[in-house]
Amino acid sequence: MEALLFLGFVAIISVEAAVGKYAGDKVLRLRPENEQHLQFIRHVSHSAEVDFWQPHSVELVTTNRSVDFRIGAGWASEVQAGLNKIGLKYDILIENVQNLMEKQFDRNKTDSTGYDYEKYHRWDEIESWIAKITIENPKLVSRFKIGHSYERRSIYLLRVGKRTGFMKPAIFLDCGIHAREWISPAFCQWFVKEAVRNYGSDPAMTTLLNKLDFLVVPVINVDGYVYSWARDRFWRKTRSRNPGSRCVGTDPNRNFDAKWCSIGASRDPCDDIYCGSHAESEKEVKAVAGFIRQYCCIKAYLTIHSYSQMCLFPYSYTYSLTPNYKELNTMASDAVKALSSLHGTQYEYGPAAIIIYPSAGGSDDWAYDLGIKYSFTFELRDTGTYGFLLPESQIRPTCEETMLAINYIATYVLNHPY
Ligand code: 0X9
Ligand code: ZN
Ligand code: ZN
Repeated sequence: MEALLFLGFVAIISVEAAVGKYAGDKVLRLRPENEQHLQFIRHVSHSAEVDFWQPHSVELVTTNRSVDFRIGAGWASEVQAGLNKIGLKYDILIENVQNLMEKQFDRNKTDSTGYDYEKYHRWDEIESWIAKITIENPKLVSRFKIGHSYERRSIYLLRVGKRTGFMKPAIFLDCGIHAREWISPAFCQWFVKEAVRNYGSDPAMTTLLNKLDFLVVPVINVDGYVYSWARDRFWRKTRSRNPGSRCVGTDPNRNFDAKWCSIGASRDPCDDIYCGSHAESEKEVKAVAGFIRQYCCIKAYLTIHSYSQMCLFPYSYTYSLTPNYKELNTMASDAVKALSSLHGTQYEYGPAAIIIYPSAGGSDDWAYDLGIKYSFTFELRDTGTYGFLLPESQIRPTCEETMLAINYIATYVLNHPY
């Protein structure tokens, strides 16, 4: 009898899950042109159920730049009517977020012989993968625990490169700073897989791994990533508690010690771009920054985000250009050229403050100011058709094309020692 009751309970839960938290939610894109438009967006952001996707906060919304946001099912028609009334045109990027969420897992093929790199994986699967790929490739991969998350999960770093008796110049590559950007951890795993697969057969990859080490953090914001699977698919921040507030989490990419919280960040813990109580308040940020600070010879810093198809470089905290602007711009231009050669995917590139928005406390600016002069943020696919819900069928083409850009930069770094 008890067992029966229990089964009934499970059935009710799964019916609820099928209806879904995001049923009827829409994602709209609009391009405000005047103060009235901006005011309307601000108003909507206070009163309605709005989740900014691109940019990530109402504070970053300006005229002549498009805005993507998710709007709760119960508010959509009212907001659409309001937009029509003030003559602000919009596109519906996603009609029904819930439907798309289910389509995200659109790849049915499974490779029974091993890890399926063309699927999104839960953290426990990624953690086992980290252990397995290390054990299977002792000459190329070593695993380090560089710290713990707020909820005490391990933060791992894989050093990928031929083992030598001395320290080699290194390229730092991290993924999963933002929880909902699932294509990012998928890319870091893809990168490690390709490195071990091609070593010894592909001359370019073999040279890179003989002469360089890649320091890969597959998921920085582990707690956020877990939460984006378990509770809220669109969670962005860490999961640390904020004393005095009911809102949880800090934006790790506003928490680095680079002109911290001076621009394009929020002091409000309820905001998606909350900068935290002080620089490096987040254990995840402290772990990564601490590792980079003490490591001998990091020559490039690469960080993977999504979405919007961009290759960005410093500065974000100011409109000023870096001393090596010309070199960074040429590198970015050549990297995106290599990327687009495979499937024609078009990327924008340039200093982030100019190309997207000014914002302080980002990992790329921090690494640059530490002396790592080749510092890039990649925003992978797409440009808004699926946004964070990029289907699994796009993992392969996205990762393959991104490999070309990363390998281009790595080769450049190898040939330009400093
Ligand atoms: O705003 C961000 O943190 C990044 N975009 S995202 O959509 N993935 O959130 C861009 C980071 C660019 N660099 C800095 N802002 N420092
Ligand atoms: Zn991001
Ligand atoms: Zn984003």
